[in-house]
Parts: sequence; structure tokens; C-alpha cells
Amino acid sequence: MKQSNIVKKSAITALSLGVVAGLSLGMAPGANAAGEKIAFIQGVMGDGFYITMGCGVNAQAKKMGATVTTNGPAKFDATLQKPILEAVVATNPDAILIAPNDKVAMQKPLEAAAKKGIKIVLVDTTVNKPSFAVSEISSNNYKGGQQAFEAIALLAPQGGPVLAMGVKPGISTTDARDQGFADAVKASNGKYTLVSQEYSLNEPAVAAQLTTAAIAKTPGLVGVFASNLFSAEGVATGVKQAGKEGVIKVVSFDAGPDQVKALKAGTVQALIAQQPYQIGVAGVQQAMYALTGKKTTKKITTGFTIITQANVDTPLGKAAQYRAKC
Ligand code: T6T
Repeated sequence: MKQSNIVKKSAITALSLGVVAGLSLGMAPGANAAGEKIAFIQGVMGDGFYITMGCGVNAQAKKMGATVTTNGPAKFDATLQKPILEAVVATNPDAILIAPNDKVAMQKPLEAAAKKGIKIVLVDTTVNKPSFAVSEISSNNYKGGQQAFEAIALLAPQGGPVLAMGVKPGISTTDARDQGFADAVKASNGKYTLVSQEYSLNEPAVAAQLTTAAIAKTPGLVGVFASNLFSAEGVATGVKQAGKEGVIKVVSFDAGPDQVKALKAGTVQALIAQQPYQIGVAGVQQAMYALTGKKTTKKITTGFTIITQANVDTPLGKAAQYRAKC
């Protein structure tokens, strides 16, 4: 076996062992089928993560007798999401499931919605003071960032400079991932160094350009962590354009269809797939419990599946991939 394959194989074995069990989201005892109106507000439209979450939302709502309307901003931007929330509130839904675009800017509009008696469930992202919410449901994003570093350390055991491609400061999830990654790099005591924390603004083209620029500036770059789907797509393009596929190890959050293609092509080595479907299911359950006087859970943490070339086509790997439609 070639040296690179040995490294890859041992890394893969370790990564496979790194599959984190999700919290068991046991089925709800059936709530009253009273036609409750649930509004689902995505973080951004056209994102495989929220599309998959929407599949879970719709499936669970159907089971529990609720109706769902879905909206979302064209960009991950609170100035676009706030008027959408206000328009949804004006339709008087019973509950709103929302992934807030910014942990500060969405605080007051959400508090105002809760004051009107609408049950608010925060799915994926959160705000700084979420006490008004029935429930917050998300991955352990900080831990995911740490795990991304561990994956890079397995893939590039010699150490060296690494790059972090975030989205935009102010998003609870990706901020936590970036922090987890940065703290883990720091804990390596100089074996790895973070050359910079970049921000893609959720635009693959920006991520690609920042990646090629960083590679040009740091020829010995050994790894890149991309903290969400669109950043990851751009990082893969940048690494490819620089002719560094497989040389620079790329680990990213999420598992959209294009990310899976990049993994299969060998441009990306590992995907940290979240459980958006389960987040959607749990979100509807919590909303319905709140509406029918049942006990709710303030914080629910869902798990990850780490997808590599070794498990991408297994039932586990396939089930963890995000959907383009339900
Ligand atoms: O990574 C997910 C989500 O968890 C994050 O909050 C925003 O980006 C995604 O939707 C992927 O694009």
C-alpha cells in the first residue's frame, strides 16, 4: 500500500469511529390533530441543509395534523430575514420554526413575535438570549469545529499551517464551529498554526478566491476547514484551481450534493454531516407539545455523521447526505 493510502486508511478508520451518536429523537405521543399552523423560516433558500430540514418539518407536521408554510431569505442576511419574519407574524401562525440569521439582529423581532403568543422554536441557529423560545435544536457546533481539526490532524499528521473558512461573524452556528476549530489548533501547541480566519459571506465564489489567495501566500498550507456548505463548495474550487487536490486536506461541515461530489473526486477528504431532517422533526414536535400543553425540552442537541470516501456509499453515508428535494 502506498504511504498516502496508509495514512488515508488509518485516518478513515479513526474518522469512522468518530461517528457521533445523535440524541434519540423518540416519536411523540400523537398531539391533537387540530390543524395548527406552523410557519417554517429557513436560514436561506436553496440550501440543501434547510431543504432537508424542511422535509423533516413537513413529514412530522403531516403526522401530527399541522399545516406548514415555508419562507426564507434569498441570502443569509438578517436585513432580509427580519421583514420575512414580520410578514409571517402578521399571518398569525400558531408556531414559528426559524433559523435566525444573526444572533443580535434577530433578537428583538423574535421576542416581539413570542410576546404575541406565537410559540417560537429555534432550529439550527440561535440568538444571544433565547429564553423566549420553547426550544432550541441544533448540532453541537463547537464540538464539530474541534472534530474538524482532529480530522485534519489525522489526514496531515506532520502538522503545519491551516486555514479556516467561516461564513460571517454573528451567525451562532458557524461562529461556534470556527471557535472550536481555532481552540483545537491552539491546543496543538504550535504543531499546527491558524494562518487566518476568513469569511466567505456564504458565497462560494468568495470562498474560492480567498482560498487561492491563501494558498499563494502560504505554500506549505496543509489543511482547510470550511464551516458550512457554501464555504466548502468554494474552498473545493479554490483548492482545485491551485492544483492542490489531495495535497491540502479539506474538511468541511455539511453534506450537500456538490460537497459529496467533491469528496468522491478527492478534493475534499471529510464531511461533517449534521442531522437537518431530525432537527426539523424535533422542531415540529416541540412546537406541537407547546401548543397542546405537553412538556417541552429547552435544548436539544443532534449528532453528526462523518462522511469520508470509505463510507460515502454505505447505507450510513448515504442516509447522512442532504437532499435536493424531499
Ligand atoms: O451549516 C448549515 C447551518 O447549520 C448553518 O447555520 C448555516 O449554513 C448551513 O445552512 C449550510 O449552508
